[in-house]
Parts: sequence; structure tokens; C-alpha cells
Amino acid sequence: MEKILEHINGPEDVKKLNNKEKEVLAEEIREVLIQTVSENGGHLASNLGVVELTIALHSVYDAPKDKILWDVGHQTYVHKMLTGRREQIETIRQLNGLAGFPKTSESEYDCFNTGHSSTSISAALGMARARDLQGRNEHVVAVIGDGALTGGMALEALNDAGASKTDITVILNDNGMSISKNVGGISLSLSKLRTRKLYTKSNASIRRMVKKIPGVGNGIIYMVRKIKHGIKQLIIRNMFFEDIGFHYLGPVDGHDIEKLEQIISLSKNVEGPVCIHVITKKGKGYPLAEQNPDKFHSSGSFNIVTGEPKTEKKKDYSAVFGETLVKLAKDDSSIVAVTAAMKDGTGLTEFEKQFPNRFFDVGIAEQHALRYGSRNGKSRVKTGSSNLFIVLSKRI
Ligand SMILES: Cc1ncc(C[n+]2csc(CCOP(=O)(O)OP(=O)(O)O)c2C)c(N)n1
Repeated sequence: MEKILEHINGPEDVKKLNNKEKEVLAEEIREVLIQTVSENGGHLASNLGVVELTIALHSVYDAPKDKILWDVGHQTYVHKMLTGRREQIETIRQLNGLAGFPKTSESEYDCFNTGHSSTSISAALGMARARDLQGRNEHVVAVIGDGALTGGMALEALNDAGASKTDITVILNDNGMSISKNVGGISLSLSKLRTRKLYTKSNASIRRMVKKIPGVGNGIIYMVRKIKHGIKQLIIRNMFFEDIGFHYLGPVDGHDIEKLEQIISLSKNVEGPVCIHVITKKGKGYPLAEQNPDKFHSSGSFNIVTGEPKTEKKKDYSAVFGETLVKLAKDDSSIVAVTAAMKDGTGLTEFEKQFPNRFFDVGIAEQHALRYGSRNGKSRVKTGSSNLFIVLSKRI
């Protein structure tokens, strides 16, 4: 049987599909993702988690005129498939193939080169301000994970955007996971929100939110009422975002394309900075990745049935470092380890198991992590392209 995906040559083809077809498309995309990453390696779990979100974004927004910026960019395989690169997806991360991250020279749909975390809101705000100065009206959207939100630059950008009154949308892709389980106070506050009883804003406050364009505002209020009654959602309070100047919409089920499209469409009519809180499951649709999202955050090639690597992983620098550190720490209780959300990547998994009180995951916050070593004791620091660990020889 012919696949829907075979007819997707750009977002205009996604827009033509009805809901049922989009759901089938999501399943077809998942099959390709699993197949491709099992051969090439890559970021499987994050991509499986954003299949519906990516379909909804390309259904509602008008890219490349509208700008969609993906934080870190490791979750853009689906975006690539839907924006004219479907046939090349099997070349991803191969020599002369598609890049594993957004690349402006690869496609006009990739509006920002990434790789490092927590940069999307800053870039989006800059684009939104340039748009305003130049008198244009495209939408600018940053899609950021709850992990990436722990990074200082993301918080600096939220701080600036919240007070700016600029039209900018932040889509918070909240799966509770960074590479490992997410950490920090904001993460705690988000997880409370997921389980909190839904609070429904009064129509008066929704009315204040939406643009005061005659006709449009009323239409939106009608739509919100319909959404409220029809699908039990979605407008509750989030002190963090609202207090810093964002309109907060959500939380919304990130695997329900219809709901996603409704809430994103609604947000297009809200003036000023908006945050849409989307709840997703990392690894969605592939049980082995759902159960081990950290293992499948980024992997080499693997056997689809067992999930086991096709080639045995060689012992690398981080593994040797981790083992050595555990040995040293047994004899020296002043050794502690600090990581910026890269426990596995920096070889510290065993250290955490053996010395939980001397292990600190500070979130994707390298500059903050570095300051741990500033005053007391000698610190040894190794930085890599996207990872970092610090070992302090004196307890902090
Ligand atoms: C500055 C920086 N530190 C660390 C990393 C390594 N890293 C890549 S993705 C990631 C976790 C991202 O989590 P989240 O934003 O929630 O996205 P998810 O994969 O869960 O969808 C980390 C720590 C990085 N890319 N950049």
C-alpha cells in the first residue's frame, strides 16, 4: 500500500491531510525514524517524542516564512522529513548526507544552526525584533525542551522576552527528561503543573489575552469555549511564565495532533510573548526507547528487536576517567563530581551510584557548574564540545 509519507514533499502537503491521515503519517514517520537511526545511529528518543508536534507545527505555521527554531537541534529529523528532505533522510549523519542538526545551508526551512543547548529563545527574540523593525509579520517560534530550559542563556532570553511585549512563541517540549532525568527547581515546578487540577481562566482574562481586532477576538473566545467543553483542556495558571510576562497556554498532550493544532492556532492570536506547554513522552512509540530514554537519547547503530548496539562500544576517555575517579574517590572523601546534565557522557554514572551525596548534576548550566570550583580547593576541569565535568579535590 502506498504510504502517505511518500507524498510529503513539503509542509503544503502536510496541510492537505485530515486528522486521521496525519495520525497515519505519524506512525509512518516513526517507522522510518527507528529504521534509520538503528542503522546510522542518532537521536532517536527525542525525535520519536516530537513527531506529532512537528506535524502540528507544519500544519499551522507557514514555514519558511514563519521561523521555527529548534533548541539544540537534535530533534529535527521529523522536521527534515516534512520539509523536502524525506528522500535523503537515510543519509542523515553520513558523509555528504543530511546533517543531524538544523543547517541553514541545507534548507531554507532551517533558519538557525544549532548543536549547543539553550540558544533558541535568544535567537528567536532577535529575529522577532528584526521583524518588527522591518515591519513584517511572520511568526517566530522557539521549540525548547525542559532540559534546555535549565540553561542560563534560555533563562536570560525568557527574562528579556517576557518584558519585551514582542510577539514570540516559546513551545516548551516537556518530557521530564534532559539526557538523564531533568533536574532543578523549574523542572520541579513543571512536574507539579502536569499533575495539578486544571484551572480554567475566565473568559475575561482570555479576552485580555487575545488581540483586540474586532471579530478575531470574539472568534477566539468562541474557539476557547469550544475547546474547553470539547476536549477538557487547557488554560491554567503558571506563575513562573505569567509572572515574567508570558501568556501561558497548556499543558497540552503533545501526542494529540488535533489539540496541538488548536492551541497553536489560538496562540497565533495572542499578543506578546506566549509559552505553550506541551507534554511529550521521550521515545514515544518504541517501547525500548520509552523505557530507556537516556540510552536512546543518542546511540550508535542498534538491533531493532533487542535494542542492543550492533557494534560493541570501545572503552573511551570518559569511561576510563569515570572508573579512575571512582577508585580515587574511595580513598579521598573530599572528591566530588559536578556535571552539566551529562552524567553518562562524562562517565559519571557509576560515581553517582557509589557516592550520591558527592555527585551534582546542575542542569545544562556549564558556566554555573564552573563556578562550583571557584573558591575552595583545586579544580580540574575538562571541557568538550558539548560536555563538561568538574572534579573538585576539596568538598565544596
Ligand atoms: C551547552 C550544552 N550542554 C550539553 C549539551 C548536551 N545535550 C544535548 S541534548 C541534551 C538534553 C536536552 O534535553 P531537552 O532539551 O529536554 O530535549 P529532549 O532531548 O529531552 O527532547 C543535552 C544535555 C548540549 N547540546 N549543549
